[in-house]
Amino acid sequence: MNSLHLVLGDQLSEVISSLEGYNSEQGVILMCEVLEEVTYVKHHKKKIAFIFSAMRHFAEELKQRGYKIAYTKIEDPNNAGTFKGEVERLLENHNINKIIVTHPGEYRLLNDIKNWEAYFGMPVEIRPDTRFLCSTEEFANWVEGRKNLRMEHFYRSMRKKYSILLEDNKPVGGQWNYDAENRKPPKNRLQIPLPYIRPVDAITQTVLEIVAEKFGDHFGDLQPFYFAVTRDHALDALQNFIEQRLHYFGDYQDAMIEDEPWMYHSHLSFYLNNGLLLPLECVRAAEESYIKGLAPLNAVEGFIRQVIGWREYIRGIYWLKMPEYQEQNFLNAHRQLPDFYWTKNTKMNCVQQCISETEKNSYSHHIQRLMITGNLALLLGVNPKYVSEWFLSVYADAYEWVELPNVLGMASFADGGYLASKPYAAGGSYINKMSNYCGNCSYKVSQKNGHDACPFNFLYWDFFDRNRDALKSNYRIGMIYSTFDKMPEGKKQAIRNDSKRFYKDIDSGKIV
Ligand code: FAD
Ligand code: DLZ
Ligand code: SF4
Repeated sequence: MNSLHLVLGDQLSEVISSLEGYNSEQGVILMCEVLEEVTYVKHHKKKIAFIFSAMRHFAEELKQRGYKIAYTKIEDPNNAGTFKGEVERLLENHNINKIIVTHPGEYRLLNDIKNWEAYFGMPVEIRPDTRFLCSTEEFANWVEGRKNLRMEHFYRSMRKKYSILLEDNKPVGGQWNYDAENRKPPKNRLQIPLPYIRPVDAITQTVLEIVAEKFGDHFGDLQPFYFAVTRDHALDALQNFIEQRLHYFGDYQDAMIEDEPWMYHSHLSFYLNNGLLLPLECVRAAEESYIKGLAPLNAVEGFIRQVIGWREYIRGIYWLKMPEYQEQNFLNAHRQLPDFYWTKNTKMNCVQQCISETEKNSYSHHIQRLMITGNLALLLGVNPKYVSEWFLSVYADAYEWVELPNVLGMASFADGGYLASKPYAAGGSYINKMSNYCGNCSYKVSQKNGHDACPFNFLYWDFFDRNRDALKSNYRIGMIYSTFDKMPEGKKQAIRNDSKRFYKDIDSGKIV
């Protein structure tokens, strides 16, 4: 039997399940750069270059190891523009009678591939993506019969399953979770290390030129380009994180500092999500650092929780809840995404910082996504579909399986509390506590109302005021409503008026 093994741009691993049992006498691997994937949302230029360059490097490596590869470049004049079209082209020239692919990371593509068997008239085997530590079936079993889907419970089960940070089956240090020691506000004069920077080689240089020429109108800066694009270099980036940043990962996990986009985060999501790194090797490297006494437990446990807890949990929710999940809009939010999400033309320093950094790096760290750009979209009542489209296109680590539940469930409360027990809404005082953004802002964080007031302050109350019917029965929000209800009527009116004016200013194109 001759088989076609399709490897997608976020499946760049030699242990990907679609290559299991591959035999170069009888199998051919297909990899293709296709217009549909680049444009179904208009991805950030740096993201496209990263994906293409990593794909080209991976194909070269496989070739050198004796794999038989058919690779279609984006500039190939015969490029069909879709995965299906490229498979069809390959079938014309090869004697193939079976297609093998690993389960894709997006529902729309899974749906498409499911139709291929009938279309091509041959078996299409969709294999599970075994890079993940929890299969979709195992997650569904975990959910079965539970009233409460707390991530913490899932996380503990993963710690036990893989025996991570355990001693005699109990958590090292006596606690499962050290979050209480984490999340310190930023301090002056932190010596934040430079991020991992990889010089551009000839393959990447060619890709950069092609992306500039073909996708020059997409959002984002292409240059400078510094991502790792091979497994070896991604392993260097992992080592760099373990040695230079892990130590303070927990302490400053939620801190934001002007002109410091990278902080003590790992910046490994790009590589975890496209296959250059595997989750368990990142987790074991962090665990080893703790065992050797090189990194503290709060940092190591915190990092491990993100990878084996949040990352796997988010994916579990996506596959459990799709396709209905993408339609969720619990708060009936209907606004357009303001233009400044693309232009960065805003007087709100925190938002300006996060969007500029996103434009430059195709990256921002978790708390910027959740508490600045995500929070503002929530407070403004932007339709979660538009928020999701923005997050999916601008970040180099974004694929729908991970982006959608984070945007809908975490940032937008669009699933009504399936993933988060209450909306992650915050006013200016939270941002001021966790960042140094407010010092350089045109608005005054201490001011609650009026033209100079920090917009997060009045928008925060307006959000709860206008969503009362949807949120009032949430027991975690009771205190917020009792505080609001005790406000003098004049203050409530000022909140409503300021918010109305702010919306009007956005709609009329004024710089806010
Ligand atoms: P670190 O802070 O160093 O964390 C370590 C690793 O843990 C990450 O590399 C990532 O793999 C994992 N992780 C941490 N938090 C999450 C989470 N909530 N969900 C899934 N994995 C997590 N992450 C993506 O990978 N792709 C996305 O498209 C994406 N969109 C997001 C959208 C919103 C609105 C929010 C609030 C979060 C989103 N996240 C997304 C989660 C998180 O912000 C990123 O994983 C993280 O910022 C990546 O940077 P890092 O590698 O430096 O992470
Ligand atoms: C995101 C992306 C882009 C921009 N381009 C390609 C591509 O040309 N070829 C490819 O194989 N994959 C690409 N990807 C990643 C896919 O969109 C991803 O595999 C699916 O969305 C499933 O997660
Ligand atoms: Fe952001 Fe408000 Fe602080 Fe300005 S004052 S940086 S808008 S939180």
